[in-house]
Amino acid sequence: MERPRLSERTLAQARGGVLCPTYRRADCHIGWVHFGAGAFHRAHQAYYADRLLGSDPRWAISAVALHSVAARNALAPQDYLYGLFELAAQPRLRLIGALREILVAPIDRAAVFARLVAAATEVVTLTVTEKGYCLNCDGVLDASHPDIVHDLAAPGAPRSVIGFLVEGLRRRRAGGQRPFVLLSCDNLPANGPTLRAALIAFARHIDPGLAEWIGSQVAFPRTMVDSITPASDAELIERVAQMSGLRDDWPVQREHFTQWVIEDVPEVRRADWASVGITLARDVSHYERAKLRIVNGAHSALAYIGLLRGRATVAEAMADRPLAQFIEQLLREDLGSSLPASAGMDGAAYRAATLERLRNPSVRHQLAQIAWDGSKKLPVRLLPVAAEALAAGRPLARLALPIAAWMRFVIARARSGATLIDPEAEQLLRVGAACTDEPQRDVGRFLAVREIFPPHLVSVPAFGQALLEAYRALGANGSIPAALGGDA
Ligand code: CS2
Repeated sequence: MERPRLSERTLAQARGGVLCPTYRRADCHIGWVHFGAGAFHRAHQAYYADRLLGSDPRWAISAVALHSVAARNALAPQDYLYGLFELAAQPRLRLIGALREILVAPIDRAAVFARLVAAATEVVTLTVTEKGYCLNCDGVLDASHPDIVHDLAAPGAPRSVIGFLVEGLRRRRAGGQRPFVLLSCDNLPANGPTLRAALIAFARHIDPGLAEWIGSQVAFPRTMVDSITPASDAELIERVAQMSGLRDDWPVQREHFTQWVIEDVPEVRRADWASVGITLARDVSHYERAKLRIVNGAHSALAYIGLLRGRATVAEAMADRPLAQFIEQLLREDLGSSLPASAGMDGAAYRAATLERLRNPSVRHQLAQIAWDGSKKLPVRLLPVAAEALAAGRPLARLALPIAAWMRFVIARARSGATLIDPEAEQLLRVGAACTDEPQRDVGRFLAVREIFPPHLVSVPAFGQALLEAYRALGANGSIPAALGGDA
């Protein structure tokens, strides 16, 4: 059936029960620039902006897509309106009006800078994924990264988000304007300070005075963001159309649960974040560690082991008893035990709630999606916990299993000729293709990848030994040893 396309003009035709913007879009102004116009942003930060707009017209968003025109092409004909579908026993559809434009960085560079220097722009957020920060395995700016090399040679025509932000801040400083506040919303430890260090390192190459200004004048609060957001698919498009009566070419979906914690510094108080359910906290670090280790750590473990065991989604992997038992142990004994006991956080309750979210059958979250970019995820989700376990003399057997499963996953990709979505794909596929099922040699080949495994870990024999045992035990089909909760 031909349905009218969602747009300003047709918004009022949305069926009853669909939540629509409670404010007049025409009265709102863009005061917020976001880099990374993907599904997570549209399901998370833009949802909060949409609610803020109910009482404060300053927070409409200009989103910048760093590479692709796809989101703009899909959403421009809809006046950037789209559906946010909440996956729950009682699904809910909300039409989000907070997004006002999508700029495509390589095409609209001048417009991006115009937004960055506009006096109304007070907040700049980022969801550019781990790899968008162009960091090396020590978490500092990689000056040899091709995009950074390019941007340092041509700072007025950047490719990377780092280059855009430094040039935007340079222009604001030159114009005598106060800086915007910068909120990194990626799953990185100490995301704010990490972004700050990267911008300062970049700016130093251009103008030490600018680096100094960024260091002293720009606020980089830490944040923790959380909401499971499976990629959009044809089924979602159909469900949204049926529920709203309108055609929407790129809706997004997420679980009902959503959380955003922002470090409470004076600069963030430009918006009333708390009024829409965002937590402002003096110390975000314990939220961030819990999220990265429990939610993201469990995700990566489920992805690599689950795929070896022939599972496709997180809920399917959690319905695989030996795997679910392993994950429960891993969270309790390893990932969870590494968390400092802290006020306001009940570790056992957090773990239980996370497991409940992972079991949610309404959320069809593809393991293959989570398996992307392992070279950037393992070093923040699992390797630091392994390093701590080694230092404390705790056993490594469980922690080694998902890391070894990732090696098996890469090998399987290399052998089948499938693509590997990872910034290190070329190198990893070469390593995977060279493996010969001799565990010692295979594991050794992976451990030699310096972009992932830091020397301080690789040089500890117990680390290599634990990986070797895990690699052997898993085999090609992901067997989980009985001693680790499994069936083998
Ligand atoms: C996932 C995350 O794809 C992944 O690596 O672990 O995107 C995860 O779903 C979100 O961080 C949840 O907030």
